[in-house]
Amino acid sequence: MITAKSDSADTLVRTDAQSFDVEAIRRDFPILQQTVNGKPLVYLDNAATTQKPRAVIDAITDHYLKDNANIHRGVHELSVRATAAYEKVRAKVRDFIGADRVEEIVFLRSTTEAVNLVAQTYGHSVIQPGDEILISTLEHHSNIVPWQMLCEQTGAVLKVAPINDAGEIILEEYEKLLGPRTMLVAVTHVSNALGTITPIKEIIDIAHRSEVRVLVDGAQAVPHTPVDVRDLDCDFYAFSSHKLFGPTGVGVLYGKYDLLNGLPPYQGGGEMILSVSFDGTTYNELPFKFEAGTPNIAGVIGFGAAIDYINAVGMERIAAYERDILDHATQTLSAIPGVRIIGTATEKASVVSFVVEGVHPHDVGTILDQLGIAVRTGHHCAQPLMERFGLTATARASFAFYNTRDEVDALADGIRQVIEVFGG
Ligand code: C6P
Repeated sequence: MITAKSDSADTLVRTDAQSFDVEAIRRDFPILQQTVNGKPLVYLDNAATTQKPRAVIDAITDHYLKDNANIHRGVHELSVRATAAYEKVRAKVRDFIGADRVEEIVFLRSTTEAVNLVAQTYGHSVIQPGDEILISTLEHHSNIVPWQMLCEQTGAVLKVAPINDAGEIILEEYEKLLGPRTMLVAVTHVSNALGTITPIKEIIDIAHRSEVRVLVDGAQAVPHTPVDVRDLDCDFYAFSSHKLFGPTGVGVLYGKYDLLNGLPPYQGGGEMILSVSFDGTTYNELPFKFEAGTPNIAGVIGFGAAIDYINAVGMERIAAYERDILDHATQTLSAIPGVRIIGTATEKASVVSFVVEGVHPHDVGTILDQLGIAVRTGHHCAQPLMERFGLTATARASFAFYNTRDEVDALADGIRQVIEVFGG
């Protein structure tokens, strides 16, 4: 029996050492205990955002009930308490991703903001006209558009490493694209649209051999697999709390200390300064230099409770459980005539993108919703990737550790009903 007590709430997470007690876990997620369209909710849109355990909801409520105040500013008791709770989460995040120092953890709004921060600070510090930024076909728009904007602003050139038909980055092609003008590689750890887990350590090693810095978009990796930024040796790593069972509106940028320290500030305002006069401003130290204005204090505190919760369940056990769910989903869905899975990489996280012959993905999603099953349909903010497969959209089921084999079976039954409705 693993028992862990969140320090921000009373919730106990109990899991059996032999088996993964998914029913006990599901009881910790109040939102899952409902019916939608008269059917038990089957929530399979976890890549878009995850549901929150009661410990997270309680931590946010407790903060507003007892400790709410602005941070880093007041000498009064509530401000001291709120500041301590907020900074404690920074240390939790450092430990969660294996960073060296709390100064390397910057709290932002989202993964999107983290990528934009690097584009606008690191990008503008080093990029000259004709320099190159290398991304991959797998990227989410958040890891494409900020680089396109930087290219427009600086005259740099965006290069794209191709993928094979399984949805895997072709490493030899990637390596060939690294040239003397490459200033940064920005690449995803896990594809949101296909579930591909990229060989991120190898990608980083290859870039570093050419002395090129690497930003990793970890938005879809942190919920499914242990991440150790020191072991990866990445230069930047970005992710969002809301995909990790924490609140929306909180993102993290990890950056190596010396690298972050050498960057200019991103936004100006309160908190990011040491002193201001009309003649000039002295900027604050890391990480506050990048945290202008009042942050999402309650959100960060809720995020801390989410990390406690995940640690109590155990990331290795989560990964093993989800592997079984993914295998079951892959086998079950691919056995349905007319269903084609898009993204068949050898290494995958728990995402299954699929198309149903002769049925638009939006119709698939709408009929599944009538059955209480939530999937995402569309281009998943990865339009160039869809184009690579000659598609405009897929339906996507994305699993978390509270999903069950029975829910996978309900999805498969739902898809069979879709096919019946459309006369398959
Ligand atoms: N993907 C999905 O349904 P934000 O919105 O900033 O928290 O995360 C952006 C983002 C960046 N990278 C990857 C790989 C992502 O998957 C996402 C968000 C969601 O797939 C919403 S589009």
